[in-house]
Amino acid sequence: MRAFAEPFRRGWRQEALVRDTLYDGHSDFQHIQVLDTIPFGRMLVLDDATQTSEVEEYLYHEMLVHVPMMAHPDPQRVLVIGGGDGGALRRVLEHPVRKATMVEIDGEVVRVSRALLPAIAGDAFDDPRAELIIGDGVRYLRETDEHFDVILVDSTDPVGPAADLFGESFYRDARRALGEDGLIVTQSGSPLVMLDELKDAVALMRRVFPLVRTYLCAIPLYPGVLWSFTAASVNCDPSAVAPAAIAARLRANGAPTGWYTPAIHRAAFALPNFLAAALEMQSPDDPAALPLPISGE
Ligand code: AG3
Repeated sequence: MRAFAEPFRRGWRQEALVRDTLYDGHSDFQHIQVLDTIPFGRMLVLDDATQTSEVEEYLYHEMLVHVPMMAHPDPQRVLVIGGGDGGALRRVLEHPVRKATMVEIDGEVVRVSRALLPAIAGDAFDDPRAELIIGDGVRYLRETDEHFDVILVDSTDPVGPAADLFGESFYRDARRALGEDGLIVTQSGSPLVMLDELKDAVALMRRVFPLVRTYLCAIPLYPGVLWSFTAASVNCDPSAVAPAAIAARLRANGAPTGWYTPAIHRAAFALPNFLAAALEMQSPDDPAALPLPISGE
């Protein structure tokens, strides 16, 4: 049986056994594959980078969406940038929002996901509160007059079509659209095998937003397994939400979660010492004393 693996990073890689290739094609933007795998069921791969899977999509989508949604006191208008598989949109719509706008650059990702990974989006694309725009999210945010309470960047890695989503002018446009109390969250890569990208993303967000908080989740589908998200805001600190308030809103929403709980929300912001030091949230006497737990270049 063949296996799918992303390239080695720091001398390490994970592999998944593949039963079948269900789709393999090129859009105007990227190489799109849907593979049927043993550990993850159907899995979406863009430009050879794993994106999501039937089996464990809830880990990433719940942590991307529920953390900022619960941090905002009353999110009514939400923007999802990227997220063509619909898993983030579905989690947004579990909250009592007025409107969820999704801007995905690649209509083929939406088409292929709806055909082959329908369980990930559920009914999200048919929800009357959802608006799907096929277009460039960077440009959309630059040109829109709309206000958003939460912006979710559900993108691929910061290379190729997603590179501009990790730029300073994008974050400035986001700050304008969010106002004082809004939050933006972006997936920010693996602290173990993409630490430089994570540091860059955090540094850039700090140039634009006074409050920047990185939080963690274990995601076996992605390189390095340990994964990060980074939230930014003018006023709203997502690490300081009362667990009882989260519990009440989860009950009111009524949608089950597989990973996210009020205690997980809190715990996700606890950073290991080496990472806090790398992100300069504390200054160690000797940074070399806090090495990564893997050694490759
Ligand atoms: N997008 C973030 C995945 C990044 C994974 N990177 C990688 N495999 N090298 C996920 C999209 C899910 N809606």
